[in-house]
Amino acid sequence: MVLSLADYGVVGRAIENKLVVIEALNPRDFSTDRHHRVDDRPYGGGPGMVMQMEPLQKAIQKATQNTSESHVVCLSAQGKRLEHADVQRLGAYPHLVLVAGRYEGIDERLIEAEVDEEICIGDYVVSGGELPAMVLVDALVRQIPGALGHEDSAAQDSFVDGLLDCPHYTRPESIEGQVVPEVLLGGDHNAIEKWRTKQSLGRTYLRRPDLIAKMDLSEEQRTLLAEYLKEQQD
Ligand code: 9D3
Repeated sequence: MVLSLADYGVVGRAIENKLVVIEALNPRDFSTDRHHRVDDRPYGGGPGMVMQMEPLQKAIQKATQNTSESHVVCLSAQGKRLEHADVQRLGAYPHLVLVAGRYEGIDERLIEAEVDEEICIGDYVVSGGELPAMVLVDALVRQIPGALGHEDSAAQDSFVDGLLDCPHYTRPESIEGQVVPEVLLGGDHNAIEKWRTKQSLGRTYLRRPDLIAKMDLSEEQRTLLAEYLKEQQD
């Protein structure tokens, strides 16, 4: 599942171009149990199973055996919610080990002993840590210089400047009566830039008031936002 990342898009190309190496280990291969079990019943009772420490610890040791500085991240619903600042921070480590759990959870002693931090990708439940790990890998690889076709596109991504992206349009000019905004059809690049910034501010204000609240809007940004809201009324 995790290695399927290599088959597509930005991550696939980054691997081909040797900008990043991605390896995967299956905890089952480190189980000493006859049936390659990695889970057992929870102490204290209750539903579900718990991942045992030993197979995961052996897998982590294998993953770190040829590296001096390794940072171990466990994908966990109990972790800190991932944001762009975390992607930037984690991207500075030369070697990351991402631990993905299944079942109800992982034996807490494994986390105590081997994990440097726990990361969650949002307040909803998915079935295991693999997809969250893949999300993190994708976000990290996009940050590697040269991984994106256009050199500075990562810097242009939404959230980097704290705002949502503006709307985009391509041909045709009209679809079922829905037309492309006039300003984008002309060649006035200052007017286009101003329109895009205004749209970004406006939709961030409407859709993500939390992002606007932690920004310190300039006088110019305030004016653009006021214009956007006024134009919304008309
Ligand atoms: C529904 C079961 N939950 C407790 C009643 C606990 C639970 C166990 C295992 C919840 C999720 C999972 C599997 N998820 C992850 O390992 C996970 C995750 C997620 O579910 N949401 C957002 N980020 C992450 S990172 C890892």
